[in-house]
Amino acid sequence: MSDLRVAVLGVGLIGADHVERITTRISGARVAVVNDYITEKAEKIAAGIPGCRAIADPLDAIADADVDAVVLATPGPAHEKQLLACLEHGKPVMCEKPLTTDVETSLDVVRREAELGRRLIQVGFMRRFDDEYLALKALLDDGGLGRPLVLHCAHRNPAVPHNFDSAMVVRDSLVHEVDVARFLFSEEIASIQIIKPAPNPSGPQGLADPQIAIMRTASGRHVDVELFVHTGVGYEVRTEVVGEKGSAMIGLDVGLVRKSAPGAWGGRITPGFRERFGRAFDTEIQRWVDAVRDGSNVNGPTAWDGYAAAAVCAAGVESLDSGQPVDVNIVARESIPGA
Ligand code: ISE
Repeated sequence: MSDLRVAVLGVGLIGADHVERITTRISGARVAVVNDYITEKAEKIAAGIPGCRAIADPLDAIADADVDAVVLATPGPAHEKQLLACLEHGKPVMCEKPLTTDVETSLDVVRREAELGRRLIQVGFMRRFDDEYLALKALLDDGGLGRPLVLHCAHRNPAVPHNFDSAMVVRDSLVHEVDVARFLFSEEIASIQIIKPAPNPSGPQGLADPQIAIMRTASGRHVDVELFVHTGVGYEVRTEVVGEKGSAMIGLDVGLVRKSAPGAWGGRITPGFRERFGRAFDTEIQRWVDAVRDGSNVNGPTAWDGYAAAAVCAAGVESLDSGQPVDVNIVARESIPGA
């Protein structure tokens, strides 16, 4: 079987990573087309990959006869139109989060895919492919902690770009923890409250950072998340589940622990998401490529997972303003056959 011909749309940070991983580490696929709103950037990348072309219009790239499947790493606001184009052309697509930037359009995408009667959309919640999260999930599913009751998460980034605002902390960062909670507990989130403690004076002016998110699942379990996206320290993503028979924690950064003079000990804090989740991204893309090649198209989070996360984050942004708990408004999954 010949290699899957992939179009990568958006070759900024994560898109450029995907181009590199597909070209150097993923088997069964090659990057056939790249696209970016900065045309020269796409052309430069295409020039370095044998058989790869830059196509200036993202919709032309999706429709191109030499493209079998699409990786969407464009900014969130572009996703709706591009996802619908993928559905129209019957092209499997791996869409970086968010699915779309609001609940209505996310739900519309879920409905349109369901109408087709086959899955074409996978959403890039890469933590579901990380060894530590998988070990934690296996422990929970095997009943190792008895009934899981509480989830504590810390999501700390060293810094964020200048355009990062308080709502992006919810939509861009918390969204991962929302998916982790849904994944680990296998149920939907029913309500969310965002608390804004005194902000870090060394952070960007006007940014509500840190934030504390408190969520309640449909069955009443508790989830809390410390979001702190401008710590100046490193990339710290920790997750602890407390169950009826004990607790388990991942993300401890326990690599090499060194002791040295004068009386100090310690190791290295992971500097960024690439170091922490690079392998998970590789696994995610390899599994997606394999799924597209065997015709199942999706092996991971679906459009529904993207929609459910969008619904929680929309309620989170509402709570960010009011400070009050907000119920998550999510349609019954059974009302969309095939979703
Ligand atoms: C970013 O978009 C990511 O996806 C990172 O994984 C996350 O840690 C960061 O907070 C987000 O801004």
